[in-house]
Amino acid sequence: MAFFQQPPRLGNQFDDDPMLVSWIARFCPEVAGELRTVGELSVEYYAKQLADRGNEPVLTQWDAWGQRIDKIEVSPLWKEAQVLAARLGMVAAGYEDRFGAHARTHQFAIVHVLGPSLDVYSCPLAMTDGATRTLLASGNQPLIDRYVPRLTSRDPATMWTSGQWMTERTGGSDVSQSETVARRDGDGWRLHGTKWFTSATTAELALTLARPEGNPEGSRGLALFLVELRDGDGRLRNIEVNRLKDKLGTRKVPTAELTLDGTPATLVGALGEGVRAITPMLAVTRTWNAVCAVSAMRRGLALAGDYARRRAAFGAVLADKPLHADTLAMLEAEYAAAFCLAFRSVELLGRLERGEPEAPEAHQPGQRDFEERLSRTLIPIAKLLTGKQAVAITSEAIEACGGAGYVEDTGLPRILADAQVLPIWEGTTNVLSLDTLRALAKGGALEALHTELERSLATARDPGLAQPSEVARAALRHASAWVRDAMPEAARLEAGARRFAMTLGKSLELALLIGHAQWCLDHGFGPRTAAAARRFALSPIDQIADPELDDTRLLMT
Ligand code: MFK
Repeated sequence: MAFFQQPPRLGNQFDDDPMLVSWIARFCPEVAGELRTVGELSVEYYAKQLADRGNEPVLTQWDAWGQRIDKIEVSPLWKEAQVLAARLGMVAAGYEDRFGAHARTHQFAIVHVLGPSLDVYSCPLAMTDGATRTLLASGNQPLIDRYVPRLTSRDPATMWTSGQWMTERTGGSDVSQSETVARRDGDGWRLHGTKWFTSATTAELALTLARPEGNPEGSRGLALFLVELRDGDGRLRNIEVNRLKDKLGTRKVPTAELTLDGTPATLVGALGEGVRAITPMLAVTRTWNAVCAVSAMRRGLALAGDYARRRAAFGAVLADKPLHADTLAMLEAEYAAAFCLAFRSVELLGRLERGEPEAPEAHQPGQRDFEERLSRTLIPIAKLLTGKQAVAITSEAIEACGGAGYVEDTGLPRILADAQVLPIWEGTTNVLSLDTLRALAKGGALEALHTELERSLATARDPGLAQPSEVARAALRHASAWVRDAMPEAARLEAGARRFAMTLGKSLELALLIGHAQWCLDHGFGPRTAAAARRFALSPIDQIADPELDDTRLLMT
């Protein structure tokens, strides 16, 4: 009889993930039952996702009678995702009081389990969450009263999503060159300009930057505006959708180029300082990015791991082949480390938002200040490092499925294609490496990272964790010494910023993983996490190097 390979199957994405199960047992055990149910949904929606593979958003610019309509029809799965996301509180849970400072852990655990089955519906959810936080931080009470209840609703009929329009033709990183102009007329503010890369354009509202007429050049002349996209009849309000972007991945996300031609807008805060006003958005969406990066890794590994148990070659299933097992074990270790960094960032976000310190004994003067400095540095590091890890690990995961991993109708290549956006949007790796330097320049941040590392390592008593602890300590020490030395030399400092940020991130990943491994040993969750820590410590943690700047110049010619 002819041979047919069984495809990989997805199991319950809560139960099958020892990292998540133990993390939830440690930080928010009340939600384990709910997450098991969400884990079942992850299987159901994975099947729907495969069935929906061929559908993409469609833009219809004109109706049959010549009217400009610019209607975007999203995929059937996206329509279901909108309902499901509201019901499960994929944004709302982060703002609910039931679990106090762990509200964010609850929310992001749902995102982690289900997100990879929802075709990057995480994108509008991330921006909606970021817009909520930005509006709350703005103190603009009429806007908060009008929009926050909608953005954080669990009722699919009530919930609105928000976009975030920062990128223009002048670029997405250096927004200081934004060309969109805000003019005030009798009715209020109107925006004129082109937005070059607006993700999830089906949102009901968007936060955007524009330069009020007469304001100075540069980012300080920008102001933050809120746009309600449609009028009462559902028509776009002086917005034209020029086209949808033809992207490598995230193809279900209706990303568009827009022309704003007198679009009514509401000023959110002051007439300038728009970049500063939108930074709460960046902290939230970058945290989403880190969580979505680890969930992409997890999805790739879940399928590659199952495939390894089904696929036989050279006389045994792949899982029993030493080299294949070694390859997957290394990826599992890296996922475990990345998970700890992403979910530690989540925990810090929750604590800061709620004003609840780590532990009663930590309730001391300066604790909030410590958490602020730590979180300001940890978020860019977590975003930049996990984004890179997601691409590397999903690439390995599809390779672990052989040729099947490269064939579109297995659904596997999409995991890699979608992951490739993670190091790009919400700040590229280099932009965030420079942001890490900027966060450190505020003072006290490097000390906060050392405290965080030592606090996590201090719990590790198991002898098998001693050597990995030294690897983490040595890497952070080396990075700190390098940055102090390089500080006076601007070009050297900037050139090394990525290696520096990566080393900070990897040493913290390892330290957090070691801390969690000890917790698992102490609480009946077994030695698996300790094995992950030992394995991760064998990978390149310390990436500090000082290449000759002259060599860089030679290589650039
Ligand atoms: C799965 C997840 C899904 C996510 C969905 C995403 C879909 C959306 C797609 C997109 O929209 S992608 C486009 C996203 N664009 C970016 O992320 C922008 C990348 N560029 C940067 O991050 C730049 O560093 C930045 C624009 C912030 C720099 O701007 P400027 O003009 O150089 O401003 P400046 O002077 O550095 O900072 C202005 C103020 O903001 C300063 O405050 P002070 O005036 O008080 O000193 C900064 O300290 C502060 N600031 C800057 N970055 C900050 C920050 N504060 C807190 N956190 C930060 N990250």
